[in-house]
Amino acid sequence: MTDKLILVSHPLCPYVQRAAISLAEKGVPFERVDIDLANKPAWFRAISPLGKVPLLRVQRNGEETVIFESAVILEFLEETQANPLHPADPYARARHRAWIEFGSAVLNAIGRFYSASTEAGFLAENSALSSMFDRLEAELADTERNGPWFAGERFSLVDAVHGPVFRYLDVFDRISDFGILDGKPFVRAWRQALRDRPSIGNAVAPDYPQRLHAFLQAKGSELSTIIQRNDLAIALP
Ligand SMILES: N[C@@H](CCC(=O)N[C@@H](CS)C(=O)NCC(=O)O)C(=O)O
Repeated sequence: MTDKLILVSHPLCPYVQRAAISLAEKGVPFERVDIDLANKPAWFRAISPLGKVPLLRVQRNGEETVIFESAVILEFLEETQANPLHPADPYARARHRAWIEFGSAVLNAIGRFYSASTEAGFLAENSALSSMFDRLEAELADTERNGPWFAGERFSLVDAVHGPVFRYLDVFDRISDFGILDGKPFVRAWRQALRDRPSIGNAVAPDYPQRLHAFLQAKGSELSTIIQRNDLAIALP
């Protein structure tokens, strides 16, 4: 009997998206259940030790295992499902795991960027974020890759993790040019390849950009002020 997989999700969560992308790449059917993180249901609180999505509920022979933490979910899927997204070589796999961790650090930097409450703080976070992409640029440029993905020809979990990262930049670009990827041709080409990958496009609903924009607008941060200023400029005759 095959396992039934339920991905407990939120429409904007980038950590959920990486699990959805892995499942899609592996061709594994799953059910997605979105919850309201501002009003977490009691059943969710009961089974989520950290109160965070994603959770993967794995149902087999009437028993349920709940897996939390996206990186652990990714590893579990590697161990239990076909179509590996990790390289077979342990040295390469270690490098991939490290760059997955880096992807999580970029997500934290993105969170600081859109949450900064002062102009000075915002500029500092803008520059810090840009520096993180400098690191990625150097890594992509250094590797003798032959193909569009992080590891060249084969799509990997590092790609799955960075697809949702670039999705934020798509929404930031609609607000203003923050220069985050200036002078980074390798990262830009990678971003484009990830944008065109169906598993990445399908990891969110079509209204994702509007939802994220509304979230950023309501944040009360420096970025919210920039959005408001833009809207006022557009509204002026
Ligand atoms: N380290 C976690 C991070 C997951 C995470 O931060 N999830 C956010 C949404 S994107 C969440 O559930 N936040 C709810 C909360 O902190 O109350 C993972 O990789 O799964």
